[in-house]
Amino acid sequence: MAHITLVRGDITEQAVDAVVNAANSSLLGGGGVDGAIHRRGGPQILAECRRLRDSRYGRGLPTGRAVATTAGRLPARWVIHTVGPVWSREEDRSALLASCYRESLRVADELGARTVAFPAISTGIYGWPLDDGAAIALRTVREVTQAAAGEGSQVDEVRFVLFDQTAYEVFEAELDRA
Ligand code: AR6
Repeated sequence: MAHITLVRGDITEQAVDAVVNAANSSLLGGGGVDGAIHRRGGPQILAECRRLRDSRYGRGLPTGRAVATTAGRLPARWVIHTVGPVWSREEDRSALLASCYRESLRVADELGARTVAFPAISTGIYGWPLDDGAAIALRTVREVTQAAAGEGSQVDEVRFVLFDQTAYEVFEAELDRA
């Protein structure tokens, strides 16, 4: 079964097979992780995203889904773009957030990735409370990797890359709790 690891750092610096991008439906870039990935990864990533918009995802990538492109100049082989839900006080969108982790791991498996780095999806610009976002992330990844191990998944490390000390500590506390 895949190991879950936590590191404090910048997701664009991770030498892994696949880096997950906290994108938006347009797939054409934005701020936060998305901005950093396109900046560091270079124009090849955007070129592939545009081709996806011209073909399979003419209306954009739906929330909770995932799709892969090249990683351009990043020290990774692929970027897996996923669209997290915007946090809502009125509506429980947790299933969509869980779907981002599940679908990204499914795509990683299809690619044959062994190491996958995730950011804390939706916990930045999309406003999801960090502790709840961490709980959903860890619970979903644990469930998926346990099930996938029996199905011959090649993923052996799922690394959460937390940008600041607070996020790192929240994930660490959630990991210890389970
Ligand atoms: N490496 C690791 N984590 C990071 C980095 C980095 N380089 N930069 C930020 N974080 P966000 P979202 C953390 O806003 O909430 C974009 O405009 C950050 O502190 O990147 O899913 C997209 O185009 C936070 O904990 O993603 C969408 O429109 C987490 O990563 C929208 O933002 C996610 O923050 C998506 O918002």
